[in-house]
Amino acid sequence: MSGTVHLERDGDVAFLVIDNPPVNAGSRHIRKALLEAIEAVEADASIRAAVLIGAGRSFIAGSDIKEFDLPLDPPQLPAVIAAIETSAKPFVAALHGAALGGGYELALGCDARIAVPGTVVGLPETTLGIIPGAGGTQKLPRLVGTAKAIALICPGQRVAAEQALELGMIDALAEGDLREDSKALAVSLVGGKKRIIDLPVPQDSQEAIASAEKKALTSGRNRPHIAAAISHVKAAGQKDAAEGLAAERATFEKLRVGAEAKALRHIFFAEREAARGRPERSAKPLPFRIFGVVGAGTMGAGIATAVLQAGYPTVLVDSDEAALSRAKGRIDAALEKGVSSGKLSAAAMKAAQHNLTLGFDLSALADCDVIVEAIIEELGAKQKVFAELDRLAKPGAVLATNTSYLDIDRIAEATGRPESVIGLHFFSPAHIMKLLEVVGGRKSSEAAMATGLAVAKTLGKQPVEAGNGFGFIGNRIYAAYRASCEFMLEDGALPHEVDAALEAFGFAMGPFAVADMSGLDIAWRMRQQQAATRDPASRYVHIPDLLCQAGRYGRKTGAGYYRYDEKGRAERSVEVEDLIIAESRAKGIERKTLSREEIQSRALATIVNEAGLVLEDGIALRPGDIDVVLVNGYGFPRWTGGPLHWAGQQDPDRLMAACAAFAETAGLGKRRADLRALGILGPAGQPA
Ligand code: 3H9
Repeated sequence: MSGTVHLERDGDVAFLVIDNPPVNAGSRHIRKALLEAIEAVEADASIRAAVLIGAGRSFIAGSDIKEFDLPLDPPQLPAVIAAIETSAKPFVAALHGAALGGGYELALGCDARIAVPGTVVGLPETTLGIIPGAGGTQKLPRLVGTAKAIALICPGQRVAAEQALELGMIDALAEGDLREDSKALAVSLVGGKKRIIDLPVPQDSQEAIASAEKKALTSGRNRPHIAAAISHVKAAGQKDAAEGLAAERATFEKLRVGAEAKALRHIFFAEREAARGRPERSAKPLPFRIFGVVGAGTMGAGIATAVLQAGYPTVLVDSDEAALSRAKGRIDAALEKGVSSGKLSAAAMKAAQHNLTLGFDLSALADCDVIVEAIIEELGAKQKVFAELDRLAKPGAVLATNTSYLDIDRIAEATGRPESVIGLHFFSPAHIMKLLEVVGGRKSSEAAMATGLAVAKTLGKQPVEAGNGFGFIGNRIYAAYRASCEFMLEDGALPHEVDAALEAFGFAMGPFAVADMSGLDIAWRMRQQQAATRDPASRYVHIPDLLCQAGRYGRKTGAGYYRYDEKGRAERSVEVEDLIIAESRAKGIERKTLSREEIQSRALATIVNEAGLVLEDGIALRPGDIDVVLVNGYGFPRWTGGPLHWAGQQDPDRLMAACAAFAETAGLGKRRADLRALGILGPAGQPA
């Protein structure tokens, strides 16, 4: 990315057109060209006002994150903004597409902001482990107040122009042509300046600020950059403006080169790379307009909701009338929630409801371009559905299964068109969870896979391409992790100790709290199906089976690894702890206390090892894809960059030793990944 700024004239108004495809990121070339253009405006007496506007699809999506690993070349963005603020001429920011981060800060340096409806504005820097570095924390509070600025900046909220106008983040919506409207606004300002930095910060009550602060810290998982953002926002207006700006910049610079910011940049680019799938694929996605979903259970209803929210006609089929009517209720409730939370307009909800067709028979899917099967996890049942779909679906339709661990090839075999069969593995709740594994079978065509990736993007999901192996990427690694945590129960830890250690590492929830939430019976059924083919040399922990036999299926039965009170709060269970200790004794294992560090080390070594095996087996295309899966679908802390980025930052010898120790505890028959050959670890003595 390099970029330039074109200086165009329309009468006595200058247009500074920022041109740096694809998203006009604020690279050093852009900063330099902008500063030169601002100086040219200042020097030309025939120009009375100026408009900053973006070429292509966006204003400015933010500073160029690719430059953030190195010292930033001058001129810096604050210098560009200072040139606008010290100019005697008014500048208008004309926004479309995205005006984010440094892009929105540039707009905050102008004398007015006008946006095309649908533009997104905001300061998403915290999602990259930093704080705004060009005045965002000092100027936004002057427009919206301290409490609201905390609520916007800390989660990195992106705000649609219509709402931004209500909040005062922009001054006007463009009703007609953006150029015409911004020119009129610029002309109306001639002779005056309206600098935000000169405004006072509106007074908020201490309670409102404290409540915004508490909320931001909790949802920001108490990360240091969230605390820093709060402190700079609260300092706005308290002291000299220049001092506030300089302090903000210093914190931005410090955080920018820190480990968490680096890890978050890694995930940012890994997500985009994952969405492209196999790099050598040239096949284009097939056109899709109408979707079909088979199975009106929780997953089917969630998938239908996701598709309807994206604006597509959807046919939901199930032979069970009661299931269909329950699904309709769930879909309506999810859409209504979308409206009440401001994610969906009332008109979009009406359109979505209108777009839903319910059917009892698979023949209702004859016109669908993409059909997603979401029935029970049973190969025979799925094969039956696919044989029917083969007969009924139109030629070229993509036939997808939502299976989470069955063999896609066996499912495809049931059809005469295995090239059209792929896996679309949604995560529950399907209309909320971002991750979507797009799974290729042996015969899946490149066009079908490209369609799967395109469908995911259209639904606002994060696609990751996966190969056809048991559990694909995520469930395979998670199963190994969970097994490793079960070994720890036999070896001496208790469920709450394992959960606490892994939550302290940053997991959203510990493995046993997760197991209780998702239901122990599902994994139990899977283990029963696998019993005949299980490697007898592998270490098998009976504890979860014993819990299921005792009717402890997790939260839904009020008991699992923990007991749940009437308010749903988890408590330790003496019965379970006795059962665990008895199991250790029965196996002749001498229980030892496992420290927090030991628990973390064993769990992470397992994840990294299994991730390495997933790469060796060709199930994932690249290490970054695994990071994207674990972060987006399994609660792995995003600020570590995912397990393999994390592994690359560790002392390789220590990590290898942890992997060796893990292999011991995992019992015979456990494969070790060659992490060095995979490039996950660097040479001894230094991280990769
Ligand atoms: C900041 O501004 C700090 C300031 O406070 C500091 C002031 C001193 N840089 O997402 P897409 C690339 S921090 C570099 O697929 P979409 C992206 O990698 C920044 N590259 O498109 C991709 O490249 P490729 C705050 C960037 O339509 C291509 O553009 N800003 C940047 O789905 C298309 O991206 C943000 O955090 C960037 N800033 O979504 C906003 N942005 O084709 C980050 C994008 O090679 N950006 N690229 O894979 C976004 O949220 C989305 O890209 C956007 C478009 C919504 C704009």
